[in-house]
Amino acid sequence: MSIPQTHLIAYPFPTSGHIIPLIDLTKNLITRNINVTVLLTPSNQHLLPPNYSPLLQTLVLPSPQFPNPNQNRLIATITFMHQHHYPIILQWARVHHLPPSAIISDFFLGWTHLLARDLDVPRLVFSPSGAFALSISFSLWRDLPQNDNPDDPNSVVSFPNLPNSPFYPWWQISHLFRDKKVEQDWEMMRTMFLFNLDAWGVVFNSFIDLEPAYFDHIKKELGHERVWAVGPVLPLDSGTEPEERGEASTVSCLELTTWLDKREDRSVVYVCFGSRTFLTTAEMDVLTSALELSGVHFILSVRVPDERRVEEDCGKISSGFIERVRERGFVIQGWASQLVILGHRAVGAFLTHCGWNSVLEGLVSGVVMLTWPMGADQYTNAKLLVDQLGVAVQAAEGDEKIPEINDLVKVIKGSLGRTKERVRAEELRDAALGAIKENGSSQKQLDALVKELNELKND
Ligand code: AWU
Repeated sequence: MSIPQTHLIAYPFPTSGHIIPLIDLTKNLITRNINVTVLLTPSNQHLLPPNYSPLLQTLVLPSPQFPNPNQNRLIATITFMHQHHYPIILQWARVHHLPPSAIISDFFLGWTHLLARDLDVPRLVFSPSGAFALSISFSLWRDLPQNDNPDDPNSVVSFPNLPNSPFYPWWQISHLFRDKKVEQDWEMMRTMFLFNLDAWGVVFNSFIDLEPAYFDHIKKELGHERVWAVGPVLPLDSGTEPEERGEASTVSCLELTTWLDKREDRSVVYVCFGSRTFLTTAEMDVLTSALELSGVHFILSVRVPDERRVEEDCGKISSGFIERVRERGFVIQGWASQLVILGHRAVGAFLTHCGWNSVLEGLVSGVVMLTWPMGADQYTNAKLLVDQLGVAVQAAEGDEKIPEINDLVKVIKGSLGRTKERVRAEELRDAALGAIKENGSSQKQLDALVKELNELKND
């Protein structure tokens, strides 16, 4: 068999919600005989087991440094990677025995548009968010909708050119767009997203049937058809055990599954706000009070703030709460094996911040979702789930609308019955699994992407 010649550089943004799905995508690409080099930093090396495949190599690049602790961490990371990784990748590619055919990089790494030009290869955007969310980002950074009344956080920003003409209160718009304190940082973000609009193609961790109108919209906005929906890119068959996905689980899977095995089908509410969100004290108090008063069985997973957040208001779980709910509540303070939990028959509902990976994992599990978006694309994802797909119920919105305890109790208790959302959840689970099974839409999109990448090599 001839040695595969197509060589793709895969360059994730180094945070869990962005790097986990891109690595899962690369594992799908090598099954189609594409050589891939994943660009990692030392703290993410563990996400790719050594010697996973001769077609899947890594290049380890310096960890981002943050000399200015006051600078926005995301902006500082993008800037560091641009300044320090760019020359290393250029040099590596120029002497590599297999010259790269293309580069696929996270939408936060728009500057790779320039790197791709220097390497004379096409650049593809990898979107770890859905097509609806990226449509909003494209419209924000290209059309620059203004807030006519900057002093009013509730003044409405609408997107009449998008399907379903969504609108938001100003406070729900991405803080990267709203925050112009550092003009240079804002301009840099805008340049990144304008580069994304000029990319050769866009690859989404999503599936066509989930948001068809937004895929059509993106293709119209980009002016070409090189938009591929290849998700959910989950390790259903790529050999990665669900419990190994992401960070090390704080609690053993045996302890988790033993606890879940004792519960009835669809009787447990799983609560998790992703890898980066920390609840405030007020939010944590409302959440734990509602879980206690609701009487449901639940798993509550919360992140433990690191030393960087000593100044922040991060809610803590009281030992009294853990003691009072010990018969029916399982509290994880650290990293939960989210795929193991969501995949268990006992879990019936998922109170989530609507990070896109959690949205997809919730859909594949067929659970009813309770939405508590906190920022980034999460308000858009919640709008898709609640208003457009009817698969979720709104629990709260950010820290602007912390719910009354009794209202949250009602939403939590109501999520476990045979509701219209549960019927939709089972329909969308079947649609998501249908997309990624053999001959499913996402498999066909992956084949089409690989075909175009292979044709590049022959150009
Ligand atoms: P997820 O996308 O759910 O949320 P974030 O970590 O917040 O990541 C972007 O990623 C989102 O669209 C953004 O809104 C932003 C960001 N996980 C786990 O296994 N155990 C835990 O305890 C916590 C998390 C996994 C989870 C998921 C990922 C989190 C794309 O939210 O299964 O795969 O970590 O990603």
